[in-house]
Amino acid sequence: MTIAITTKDVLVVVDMQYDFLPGGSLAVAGGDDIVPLINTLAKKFTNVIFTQDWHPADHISFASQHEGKAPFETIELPYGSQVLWPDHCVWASHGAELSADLDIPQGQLIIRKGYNRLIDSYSGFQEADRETLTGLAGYLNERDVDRLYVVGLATDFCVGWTAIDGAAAGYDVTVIEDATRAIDNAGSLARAWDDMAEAGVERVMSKDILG
Ligand code: VGL
Ligand code: ZN
Repeated sequence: MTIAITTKDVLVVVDMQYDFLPGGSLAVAGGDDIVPLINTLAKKFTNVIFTQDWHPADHISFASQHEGKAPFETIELPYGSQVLWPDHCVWASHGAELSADLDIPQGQLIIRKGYNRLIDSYSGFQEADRETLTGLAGYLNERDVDRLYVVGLATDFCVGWTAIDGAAAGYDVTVIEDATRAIDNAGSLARAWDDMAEAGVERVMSKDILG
């Protein structure tokens, strides 16, 4: 059965930025393959919002800020363990821009995250300290929507954390699996799907919506 999308639903397009696309500094394999699919899905939605990873050049999640550390290693920070990344999505850089191939003119909000130097933020709702809020839940509450459909990059980091926090904020949350792509570092993808299932996040394919 095809899922009917209504004005109570919102499509959340996560981090479709040049640094996560092929040629970018933290390229996600196949990241560009999902752009046309996201454009097609978006035609079903009156409500669409975007997230945008948005870091200062000396952000704490960058391996370059930690002597002797390489990308994809993990360090301990006051809020817990942190994967170190190549420099990416530095604010106002080309790599931080949303892909110009997105064709979603009705998009309504861009929520930036990760702009605090000392705290990473995979989730569109709250930063990695699990305390600092982005304001997205407040926005969605005022918009009176019930269900979030999450697509974009990367399944195992920003998509997964956004979906889990959306569920924790009281929304019904569905990830459209084939409209995401993963980094899959050290088992992170399997873990993310487990964590999402545990949080009650649903998982569908685009054909379930497109018919
Ligand atoms: C992301 C790693 C670091 C993501 C953002 O968008 O999934 N991953 N920053
Ligand atoms: Zn980031």
